[in-house]
Amino acid sequence: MTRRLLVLMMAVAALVLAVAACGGDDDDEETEEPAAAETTTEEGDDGGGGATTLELATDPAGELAFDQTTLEAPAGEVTIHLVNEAQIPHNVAIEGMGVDEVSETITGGETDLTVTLEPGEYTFYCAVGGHREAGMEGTLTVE
Ligand SMILES: [Cu+2]
Repeated sequence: MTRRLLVLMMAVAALVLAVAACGGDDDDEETEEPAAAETTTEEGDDGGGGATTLELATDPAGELAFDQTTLEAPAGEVTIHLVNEAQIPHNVAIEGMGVDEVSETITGGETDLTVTLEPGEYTFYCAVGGHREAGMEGTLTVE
């Protein structure tokens, strides 16, 4: 009786292993990294959350536009690294969920805006007069 049960359990275990191996093969055909290649995540020392840097650039030719209209980040400390190669002043601001922060305004350079964000939907935009209205805004989704 006990031996029969043991054989049955081993048979079940073998079946589970076979199914797991099969599933593993399927996973190999998919890419593990999401498409957001420009997002880098550094692990924090405290083990929870961590800091994320998002790359954002303005149109180098001088159009009133960012190179992206959607950004995504995990909750926690988020830095937007803004590159502005145009000879026009730009900045980057984040608003939403009670957050309202603006980076320094730069012309032909780069700057960082670091904020701590909770999950939710935010708007990023250029706070230089008229630029947001001209289209320099987008959505930052934090999960
Ligand atoms: Cu601007």
